[in-house]
Amino acid sequence: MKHSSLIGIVATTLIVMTDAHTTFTTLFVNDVSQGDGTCVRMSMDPQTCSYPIASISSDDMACGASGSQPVAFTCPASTGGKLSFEWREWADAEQPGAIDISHKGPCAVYAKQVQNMTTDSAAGPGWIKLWDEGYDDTSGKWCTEKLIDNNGLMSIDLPEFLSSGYWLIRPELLALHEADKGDPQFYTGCAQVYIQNGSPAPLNVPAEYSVSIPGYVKSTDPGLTFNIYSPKFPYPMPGPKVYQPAESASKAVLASASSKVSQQSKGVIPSNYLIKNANWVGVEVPDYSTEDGCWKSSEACFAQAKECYDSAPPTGSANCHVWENKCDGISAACNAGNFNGPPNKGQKLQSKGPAPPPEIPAAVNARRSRKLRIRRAKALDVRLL
Ligand SMILES: *[C@@H]1O[C@H](CO)[C@@H](O)[C@H](O)[C@H]1NC(C)=O
Ligand SMILES: [Cu+2]
Repeated sequence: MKHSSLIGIVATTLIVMTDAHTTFTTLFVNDVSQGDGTCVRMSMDPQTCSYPIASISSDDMACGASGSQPVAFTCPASTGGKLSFEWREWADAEQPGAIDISHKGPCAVYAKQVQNMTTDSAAGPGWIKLWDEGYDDTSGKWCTEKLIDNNGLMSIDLPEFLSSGYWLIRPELLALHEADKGDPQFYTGCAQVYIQNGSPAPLNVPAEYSVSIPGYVKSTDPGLTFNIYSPKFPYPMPGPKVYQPAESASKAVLASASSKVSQQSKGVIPSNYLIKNANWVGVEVPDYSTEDGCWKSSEACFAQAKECYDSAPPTGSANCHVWENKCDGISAACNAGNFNGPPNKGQKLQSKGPAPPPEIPAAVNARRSRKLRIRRAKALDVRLL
């Protein structure tokens, strides 16, 4: 059987991480977890996935190490809807924590529309900033400290002006604890998202708001050399200004926004899966009624298990193991001479994984987008009359 080779694969995923910083692990859409690693580009190396980006001029600045590689699934979302990004010190939540308290600094969320999630480059031009926050005078907290207060989660509402189609949504943290020594530490990853209800026309962003990643920050930027131990506030946010369409442009978007849902064709998560692990799903093996068919389906099951382990990001392979148990059950039935199956055909398997966060924070940009939503609703009303 393929079984013995699987044990080797499992063992390599159990390496204990030592020097943990932080990783973007999990996307939530409208407060619903999409599953650890699902629709998320993160570093695939469990030992270094939480490390800061090695160089600010590296292409890894776009979506992190391994970030040039697309993942199989793209999660659907709507403008006006809410995205939350979960950060963990240990990607698989083996130990608790979002980021070490020493890692003080700003956060931001960037976005880039791609025509083709598989072939278009994450690194390069076309990025806009949707939101940022540095140091909050009122609470006396850095954005990363608020992230810790929020159990590692930060949330934004997707602005109404985003066009329908495939988007890379990129949360970013910048830890400044070594910035005074010339080592600003960036952490990032990307969520692959399909926006269903935006404007059909691509967003026309004025040049001042559209940046290239890498290239959008320089090591000499005051926001990257800022001394948090003897701070001179206000903190100068690095990168471009947050994109806000001009009134006329936003009216045009609202007018063209269609109430019709735009159909996602690629990266759709199949609905008939029995269990999911990051960007892999297990689907039921073929029916059988002979000894030969039994072993064939058992093999097909283990082949899916191997795909699961091979594609599992550092958030773990707990559900690959659950799937593998199902395969063991098929093999056992074959061995026992029960050649009618599969057993428990089509039955969903119980997902394993870390407990969900106790609470999901409100969107940091909620007020602005609520206003836009009201305006959009008015625009739709006008059309309906
Ligand atoms: C992206 O490109 C690949 C490879 O050329 C192609 O198979 C796929 O259909 C394209 N996806 C979209 C959404 O056009
Ligand atoms: Cu660190």
